[in-house]
Amino acid sequence: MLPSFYDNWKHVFKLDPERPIDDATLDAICTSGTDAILVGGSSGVTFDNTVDLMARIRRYEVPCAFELSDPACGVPGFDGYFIPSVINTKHTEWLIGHHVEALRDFGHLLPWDLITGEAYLVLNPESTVAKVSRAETNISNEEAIAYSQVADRLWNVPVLYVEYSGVFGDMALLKSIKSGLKQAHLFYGGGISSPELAAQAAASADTVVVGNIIYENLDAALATVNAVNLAIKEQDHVF
Ligand code: 1GP
Repeated sequence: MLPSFYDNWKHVFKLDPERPIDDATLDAICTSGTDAILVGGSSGVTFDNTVDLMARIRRYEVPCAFELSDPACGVPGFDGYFIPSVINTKHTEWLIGHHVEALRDFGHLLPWDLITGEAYLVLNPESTVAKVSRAETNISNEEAIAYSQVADRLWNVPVLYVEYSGVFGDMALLKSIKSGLKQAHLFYGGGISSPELAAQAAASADTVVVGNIIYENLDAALATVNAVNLAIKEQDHVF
């Protein structure tokens, strides 16, 4: 498999184009030592607010990728693009339907070398992404693991994203999901509001995604960067 732009990401800050962020906060985030900035949101993302945010992030050296969920927001100039699908929904437009329409109309324009498919397992029923995609979040751990393995082993998705957006997830389940993967790179996001929680997620996920806390408690958000790096060093030391 070719190396991918996200292979070495341990910690990522996720910024929502719809949410205002002042220059000082953006500066702190972009110079924090995080491995990348991921731009994306479940609602209110437009071409204009994405361009605005990307242009501001581009003043920094930190890599910057975009979760492209609407072709109308296909802003060029990111280092990489993730195209998400929700795997635990019965409403197939979120699994494949929108994607087919987008590729039919825009596939010839896409920078394929920079694009990665991203399979979302959405597990917080209160999150916007769960509501929009009508994800089936009330599933057993065995089903969650099975969904992950369908994505990883049958479909060979490059990235599996365990998404608890807004709440901290079940770390025992995350660990079981990780141990059942054959090849997918595992993202975890949701409710990381302290260095301790970031370290717990880093014990299983390949990449830890920190979002909301940026807008609520910048110091706590910044502290997650070192926490993830330290947790990984400790794991390497132990094993
Ligand atoms: C959201 O997974 C990310 O898509 C991060 O979640 O906002 O809860 O940190 P939080």
